[in-house]
Amino acid sequence: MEQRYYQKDIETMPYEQMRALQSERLVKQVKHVWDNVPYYRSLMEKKGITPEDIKGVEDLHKLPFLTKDDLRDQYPYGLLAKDLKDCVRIQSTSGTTGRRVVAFYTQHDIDLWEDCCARAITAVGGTNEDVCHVAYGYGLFTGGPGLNGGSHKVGCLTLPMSSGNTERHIQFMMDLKSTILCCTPSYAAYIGEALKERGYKPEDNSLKAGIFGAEPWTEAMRQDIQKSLGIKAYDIYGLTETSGPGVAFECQEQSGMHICEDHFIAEIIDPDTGEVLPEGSKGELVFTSITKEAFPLLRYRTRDICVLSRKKCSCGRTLIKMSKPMGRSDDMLIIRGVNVFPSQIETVLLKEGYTPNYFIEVDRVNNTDTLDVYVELSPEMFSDTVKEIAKAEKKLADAIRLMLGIAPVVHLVAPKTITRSEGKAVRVKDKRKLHD
Ligand code: DLL
Repeated sequence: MEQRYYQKDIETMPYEQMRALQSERLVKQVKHVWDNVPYYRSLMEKKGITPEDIKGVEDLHKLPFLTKDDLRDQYPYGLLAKDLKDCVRIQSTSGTTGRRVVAFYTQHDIDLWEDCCARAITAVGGTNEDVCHVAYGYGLFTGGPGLNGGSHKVGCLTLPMSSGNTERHIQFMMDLKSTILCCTPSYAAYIGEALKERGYKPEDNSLKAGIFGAEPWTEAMRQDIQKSLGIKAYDIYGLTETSGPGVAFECQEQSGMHICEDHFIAEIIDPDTGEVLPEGSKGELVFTSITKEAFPLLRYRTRDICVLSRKKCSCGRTLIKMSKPMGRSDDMLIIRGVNVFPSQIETVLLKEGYTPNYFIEVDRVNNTDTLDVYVELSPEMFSDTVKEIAKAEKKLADAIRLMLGIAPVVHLVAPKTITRSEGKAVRVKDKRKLHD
């Protein structure tokens, strides 16, 4: 494949020059945040630093970390660094109001975010001759809007399909000859199966590449998808807090994702001590956004565990590469593309009058994630009829669905049948193979 870049000067910039650019932008960004976000200013004051202490990337470690808890405490406007009149969009993570992250964008922020997505599309060979089939969710989730914007910038014919309705995907994909598919890897695998069930062979579709992310997936899954769709499958990473997809993207080498370092400075830290680890170490990924205007996060702890590498890449990009995330340093699960914390389920149980004795089982059946929640009946309910218990299970499942946005299967079980733990409670069994 001939190598193409969307912003060649940036993507192939020598490291020293990139570091100088990052330093210049970091200094400006720290001042912007200090001047406009009182909460962040107070965090810096607590650490005894002022913007004058940050002269470049070498001083980054002096800045305080920011966590999801800070975002929650400051919901909705506490971290906003621009007047609302300058903002044109919000995007948000799934989850409860309490756990929701709401990110704000100025038009400039959207423009830069879409550039990152355009880089990702170009890196997989996308041009204005392509038909880009975007099957990530549209709406609050960043997947659809991000890749949609990137696809426009590249000049592809963009199909804003959104998620769900597999029949319609197949129809459009075949009739309009989609060449690039963007969706979660599990949905790509599902589409592959659905095509096969309908008698299509991999060579019957016009797809050449897929841009898959938003959840962990293995190399084995990559091979499966490549085979079933007859394409090359590329990874893409991002999070709502830093804009959305496109923070990092894979190139033809398919061996890790290039981070858009002109917009995000990446660090790897020890999740227990916060100490910055040298390149090549496995640890928690931390991002500092140096170009975002409305919602700039400095040293944001992603909780994703991975490794960074500056090894020369055959694609010519000099941007540092991150490995696939290898796990999380918190208990967040990603189920059917939705971020789920066990504590959200616990909150519903308590609200609905159950004890916090529960067990969550997650699995993947036919490329679709399953969520089973086992909950103990209260002794009073134990004498209820089967019909009444089924009714209670449905009510609880509805309440959990309302909280998470995805439907679980609830199993009410006899009192005292869920194993009590002697130490830290183990409440989750994730049977999926998500990491290599
Ligand atoms: O998932 C943004 C996105 C949309 C990325 C479309 C790629 C494609 P959130 O919903 O805020 O944002 O979830 C962010 O998802 O911290 C990771 O744990 C996980 N994640 C995202 N991409 C990948 C990936 C979007 N390629 C959280 N591999 C992140 C593994 C991923 N995990």
